[in-house]
Amino acid sequence: MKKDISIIGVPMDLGQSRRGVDMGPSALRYAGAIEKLEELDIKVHDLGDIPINRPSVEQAINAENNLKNLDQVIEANEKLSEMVDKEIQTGNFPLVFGGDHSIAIGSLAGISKHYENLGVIWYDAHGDLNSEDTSPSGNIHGMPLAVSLGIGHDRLTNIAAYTPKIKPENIVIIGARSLDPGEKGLIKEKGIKVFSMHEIDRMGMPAVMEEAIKYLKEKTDGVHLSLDLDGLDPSEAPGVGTPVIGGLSYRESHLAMEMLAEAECITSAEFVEVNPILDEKNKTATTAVALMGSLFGEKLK
Ligand code: NNH
Ligand code: MN
Ligand code: MN
Ligand code: MN
Repeated sequence: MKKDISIIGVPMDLGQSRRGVDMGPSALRYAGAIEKLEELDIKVHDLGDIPINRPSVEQAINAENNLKNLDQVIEANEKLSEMVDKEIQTGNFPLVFGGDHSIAIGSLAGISKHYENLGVIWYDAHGDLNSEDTSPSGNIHGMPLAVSLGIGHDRLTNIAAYTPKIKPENIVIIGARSLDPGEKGLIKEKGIKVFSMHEIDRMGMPAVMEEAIKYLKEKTDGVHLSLDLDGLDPSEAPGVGTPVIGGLSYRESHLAMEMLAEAECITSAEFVEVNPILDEKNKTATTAVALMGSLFGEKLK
């Protein structure tokens, strides 16, 4: 019996600087996410969207520059963490709709307390391994993986009152092609497994996914999929704030999701960075929904 899915929307755009990604949860629902999952005979509970407080004019003016909107990002992630935690306690599969990628901090905070060794698949053009010391932008959406490792501002790393959430050896990054110098240093130092576009070009997606799944299955007791739509090529997912050319195709991503479904290893997931204002006819959200279908076993039915 498949678990019920609990959908939690996080209309957050404060972890980066381009407006519009706060409409991601609506775009994903509009593209038919719930209908798609129900077609697969899964019971879906749509819990709606978490309320996001915007900074006051005064706060915006006095903002600490290398951690933009820190208070609001923390507040939203605390709420998300509690909701995700509660859904896992209920026995449901948490499926989080972003919002920018800073919300992975709250997802992982709520999820990881239920696992000894939570694995993470970070499907992204970026590493999201910056801290306030290495970030070129001050955008917290470039930091969630580092924060979850316990690296970064105390108030971020201590969301849900424990740190770290994950171990470096339980992470696999897939699709990376834009890493900042500080991120490259951290990947080396911590020995984080990365399948960059170079490896994907050389090995092909089937071998990459086989290896990633084997790597995580051996040592983890659950795997969270954090899928940033900018992992895909901008020609196929144009509605993202920081597109990087040379990305994963729809077919490769589709296959990756199918292989995850076959391996039955994913225990929670989030789809982030869908920005309908930058999109072409909701193409990016539509792609995300198709990928959800594959992840939840469309082909196996
Ligand atoms: N690495 C850059 C930064 O820290 C860009 C991050 N942008 C993302 N990450 N979309 O997935 O600002
Ligand atoms: Mn990201
Ligand atoms: Mn844990
Ligand atoms: Mn990204």
